[in-house]
Amino acid sequence: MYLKHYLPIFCAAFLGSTCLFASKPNVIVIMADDMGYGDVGCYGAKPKNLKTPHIDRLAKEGLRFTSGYCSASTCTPTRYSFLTGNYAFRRKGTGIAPPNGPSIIQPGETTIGDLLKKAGYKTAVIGKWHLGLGAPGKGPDWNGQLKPGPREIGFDYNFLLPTTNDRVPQVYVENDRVLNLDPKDPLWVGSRKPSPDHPTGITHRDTLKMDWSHGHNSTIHNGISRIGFYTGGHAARFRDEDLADKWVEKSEEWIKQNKKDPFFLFFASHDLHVPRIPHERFRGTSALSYRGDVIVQLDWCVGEIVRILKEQNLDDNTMIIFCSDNGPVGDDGYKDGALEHMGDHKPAGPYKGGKYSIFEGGTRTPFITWWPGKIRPGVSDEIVCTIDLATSLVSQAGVSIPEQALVDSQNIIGALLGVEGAKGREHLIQQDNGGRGNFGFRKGKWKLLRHAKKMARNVKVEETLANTNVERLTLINLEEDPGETKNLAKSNSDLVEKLNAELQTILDAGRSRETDSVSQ
Ligand code: NG6
Ligand code: CA
Repeated sequence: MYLKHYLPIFCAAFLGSTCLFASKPNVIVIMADDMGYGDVGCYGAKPKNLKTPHIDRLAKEGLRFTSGYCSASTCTPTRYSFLTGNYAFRRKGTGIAPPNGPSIIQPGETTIGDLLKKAGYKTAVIGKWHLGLGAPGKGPDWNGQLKPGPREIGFDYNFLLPTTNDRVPQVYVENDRVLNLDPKDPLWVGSRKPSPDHPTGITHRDTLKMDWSHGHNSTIHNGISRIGFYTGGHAARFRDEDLADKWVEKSEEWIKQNKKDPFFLFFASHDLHVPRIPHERFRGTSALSYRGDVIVQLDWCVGEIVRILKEQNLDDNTMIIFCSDNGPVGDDGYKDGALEHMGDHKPAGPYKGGKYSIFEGGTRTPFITWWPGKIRPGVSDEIVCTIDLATSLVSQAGVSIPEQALVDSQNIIGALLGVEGAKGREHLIQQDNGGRGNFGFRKGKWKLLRHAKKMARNVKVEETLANTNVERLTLINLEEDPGETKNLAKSNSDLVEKLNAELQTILDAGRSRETDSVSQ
């Protein structure tokens, strides 16, 4: 058993770029959007509030991590790091991408997709992209070819929600074109109101089916006003209610077409990002209003993915990784009743903060690995992060990693597979959206929080988004104080200094992956 697990790792080290004994399971990364640690049953959500049988089943049959993280507490930097294996704070322009933003990852920057393709994988991304499209300085050509895009950076196929569901435009992109775009009705996207009479969430607020609470008051589509303006492209526009069904439909098609080769599918759900609009059949399926109903919808998607694998006899040879792109948020700009219906539900579980924060709730999220027959069911306390999937999966497939690529992605494949004694990360830097200089640094049971501006956002997820004053340096013993309530910095100044210096060294070094980490 151990030999089988370690074989690809040894082989990658000794044989170089390809390896006869590499293990090349199909890989599906299911990334939830804005899902917190406590948002699913197997992480403590109560059945009276919502039920997530399919995600719970992954956990029961697979490995559930208690210290599973994404690398940032917003979407774009986590996704950037997941695909490139680089901490997002190392690169400017990796914060929340605007509607007309160019591709953040340009051709030439190595991605997990590039390297898995070298190992013979077919690769696809289906769902939310939010990493920009088009050339630097130009951005997306909505009526032409949306290049560079995923196909230029390691994905053979893509079917996308190009930005977020609250950012314009509400259209699908398939490969490098807007799907069903009528050339006679061109799509225009911009940040300024296109004409004085253009209806917006401000001028036509009384017509909205879901009111906004902050931002989100520009162009209206499907009765919901969004971030940014657009006109045209009417035949191409989707209904928010149908997105989850579409991701499943396209995934099923693609898996069936590509099952003869090993495949890597990035299933990037838009749930539970705002506007939270469940399909009609999921309305009222939780006690938590739409925020809970879209969790049930996402859970259904997970069940569908497993159904597809079983029907195609692929389940024994497919590894699923279930994770989230950042922690939870209550009110993220629409009055959808999430706060009012929270009751005793704790979206971040026992943790403090959520989306936008460097407290644990911002990045510690559900993280499950599943591979029937290969991963022994259980619970792991090893520290694992979405940023590590690149090096881990590529090493497993027997491909060597260029020294200058995936510079912060650690090879923790043993921990992800639950190999006895295999270690996760030794330390992890947690960032927010970036740009503010706030960092969390977790090492073992210790965590140092360094807030540059003595200000933290979304500290209480169950309340309206707000800024709170904090200490510049906070030291937490996560073993004794998972809720990050006691700052031990004053009585442990040596440790604070040591951790702060270590954090600074990693920030300055420009990389944290050992060059020979495949042989780790
Ligand atoms: C914020 C939006 C928020 C959400 C977030 C990105 C406002 C007031 N807030 O700027 O609603 O869209 O960006 O979320 O507009 S993420 O999960 O994609 O990072
Ligand atoms: Ca998100």
